[in-house]
Amino acid sequence: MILNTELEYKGNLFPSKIISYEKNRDTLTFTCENNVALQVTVIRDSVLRFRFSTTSIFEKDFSYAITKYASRGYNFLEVTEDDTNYIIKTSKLTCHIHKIDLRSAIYDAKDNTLICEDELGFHWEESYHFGGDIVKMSKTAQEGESYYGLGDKPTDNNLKGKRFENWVTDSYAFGKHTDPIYKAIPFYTALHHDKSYGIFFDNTFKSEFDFCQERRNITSFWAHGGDMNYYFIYGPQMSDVVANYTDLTGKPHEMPALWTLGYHQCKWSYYPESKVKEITSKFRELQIPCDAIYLDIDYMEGFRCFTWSKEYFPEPKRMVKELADQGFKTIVIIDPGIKIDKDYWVFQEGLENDYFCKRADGPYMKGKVWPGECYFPDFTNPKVRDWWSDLFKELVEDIGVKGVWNDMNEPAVMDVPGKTFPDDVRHDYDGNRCSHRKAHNIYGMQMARATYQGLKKFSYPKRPFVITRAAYAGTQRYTSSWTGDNVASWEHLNIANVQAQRMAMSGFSFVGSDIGGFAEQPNGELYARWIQLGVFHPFCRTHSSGDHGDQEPWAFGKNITDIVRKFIELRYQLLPYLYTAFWRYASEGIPILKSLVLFDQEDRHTHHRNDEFIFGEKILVCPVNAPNSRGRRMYFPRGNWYNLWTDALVEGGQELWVDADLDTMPIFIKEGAMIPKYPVQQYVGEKEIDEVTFDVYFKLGKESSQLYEDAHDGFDYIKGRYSLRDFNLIGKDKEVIIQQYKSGKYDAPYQSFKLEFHGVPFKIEKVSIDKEGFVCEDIVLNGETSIVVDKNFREIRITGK
Ligand code: MIG
Repeated sequence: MILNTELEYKGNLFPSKIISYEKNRDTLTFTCENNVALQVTVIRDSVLRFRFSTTSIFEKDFSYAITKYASRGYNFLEVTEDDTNYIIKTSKLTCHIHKIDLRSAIYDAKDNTLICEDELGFHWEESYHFGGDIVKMSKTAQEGESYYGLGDKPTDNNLKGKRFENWVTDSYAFGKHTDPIYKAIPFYTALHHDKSYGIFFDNTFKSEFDFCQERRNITSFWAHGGDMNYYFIYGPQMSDVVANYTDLTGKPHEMPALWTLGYHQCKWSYYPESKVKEITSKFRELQIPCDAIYLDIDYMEGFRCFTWSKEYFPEPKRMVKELADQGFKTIVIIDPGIKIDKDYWVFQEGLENDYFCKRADGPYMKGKVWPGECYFPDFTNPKVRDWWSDLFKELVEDIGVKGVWNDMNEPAVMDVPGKTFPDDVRHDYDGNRCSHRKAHNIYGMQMARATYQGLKKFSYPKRPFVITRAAYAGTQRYTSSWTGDNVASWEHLNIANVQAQRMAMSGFSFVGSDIGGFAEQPNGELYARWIQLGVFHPFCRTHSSGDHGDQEPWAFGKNITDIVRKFIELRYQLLPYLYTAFWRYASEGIPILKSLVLFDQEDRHTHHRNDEFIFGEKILVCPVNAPNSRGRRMYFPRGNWYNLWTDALVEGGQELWVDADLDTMPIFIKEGAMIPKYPVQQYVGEKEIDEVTFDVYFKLGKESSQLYEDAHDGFDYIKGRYSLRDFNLIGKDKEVIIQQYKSGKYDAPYQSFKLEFHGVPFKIEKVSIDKEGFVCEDIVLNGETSIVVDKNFREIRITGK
């Protein structure tokens, strides 16, 4: 183990003084006397890449994380030097590179605030066992600095004072301090003096981050191989840092079909067919909306991927069709392990074509998983990914499966130390052959990518849907994800809340937890509280291990069923709002969930909050996270907030008690917001939407809102067939003006909007639409009025006294 305290004594090596400097367009190379070289690449005005070599030779540049669609280009670049530094200037940053030791310091170009400064900076140890280097970086923490992000770490939002490891790991029933778990996203955001920046350490080896744990004022990160290769991303707004990181590592390649944002029901396992039907019928009978039903490993024949159990599912195509007729999309699990069975076609093909991973000396990588002894496809080989993607033809094109769930792709192996492949396993790594030390953290990502390719091919012209457990930075381009095997406990409800926020902060918004907990069984109260949280997560699915009893919405008695229905119905009403937030995420990289610190970083109170978060742009949510609660205290960020249930207005910037009996939870709407709603449907597409309702919340002043729509599936929206409506609300003493600007070529099938006003402080007298004034008939007192207007209005003026 490498410890920073031992730095000076463990054979650490350091760069010496710079002897040459070279500029090649956007890349500046500094070479030191002892052959250490640093390349600084200006990616954008606010994004710099730092790449070091200890031999002054830079090997082939390859990254699974960085997308080819990343934006490049800057407005300004100038390099100068003085006695002590080279000085790189862009329109956003000034970066000093210290001539005597290659250390860097980065300043805000506008006001010269020091943003991020190397302490020891780059240093390394040679790795005798594996060759190459153990590469290290240390930076000085600035006064009051705090840290966020880093993927799925199940701990408090603010990472300060803690140390973490990135090594994708199957972690059944992990706890609040378990580290590492399923995902490796070596990206964090930092904040001090109201300014935020981020660091993405794009190195797939096992890496470690220390946020002022070992030394109070030092933040460091290092990896057990590979290059010191990191991106510095400046804000100063944290939301810009995250958006820029997401631009670099990729936004989802397409919008999700709207139904994927509905409610999903899962269990290990629903079988046989009659059991599946019993569950889906019950949803319809009890009128609890649900769009997706999952088949876990027992649907297969002896856990062989791409087969169906003849006993439990004799006619999958018919069943999937019958489920589809009821509005249920069937999603099946697919694991990486391929059973060693010479009569099994997938195994035969893999063997014949040399697609399975091998150990260093040639034998196959053999490991035990659900099917028994297995071989594992090398998903880091593009040929293997193509083959794998083609395996979905029958499942998707013929049988009609609508989504695939990739599990165990850490990769998990049973009954072995480390629960995964040994280090020596060989991988293609897209032609950059390497050992599992380098490929481990991206194995699951590449499996999900190959699965995505298959779904994309065979679902066409519909949109693909994949869900993965393991992930590295950039996996959000291909798939959604869940947080793995959690536990039915109140602590885990809190963990789920922070994990979903943290993943969103790490560029990966389409995430949710196993609602109610995977291991053990929740009581009705915990399940209800978890559903309340879960409907505000982009991916919304109940899942459980099944060996502790039932976990369907009706499993806890009528009272709980009613509460669960009420919240799933709220989810379905908010679908156009969530879809709009998703569109912002997919097009601009704006996270769907916003931790309070990302929402208002200038308010110090937000720096340590865990529970409250913003869903989309306008809705403040705080789950009730303890038993027997009739409410809770929560922090309201600055601004004014309407209580969703009572319309009472709360002034932000303070912590307050909020009542919340079991059938309710603290949900608040930002003043001035216009929240679009669809009618409740039992599944997406059940009803033709004939009107969209907007809840309009009065504000004295101005606020803008958006509604994004398209056909909810398919790819026409990419050709411009979408509809984006930008609204401005301007509230005055005796007047509200709403303006609308529409863009895009899509015309939704409905004709009208129903506007429901909340909190209007005057009696509405007159409503004029597009300047053609008319007296509204249904005038009701203060804010209780609603009007129906043509959806293409340009301006509405509501006046009163
Ligand atoms: O070793 O497929 O996280 O969601 O139900 C357990 C059975 C394998 C772990 C997944 C869980 C899934 C279960 N899987």
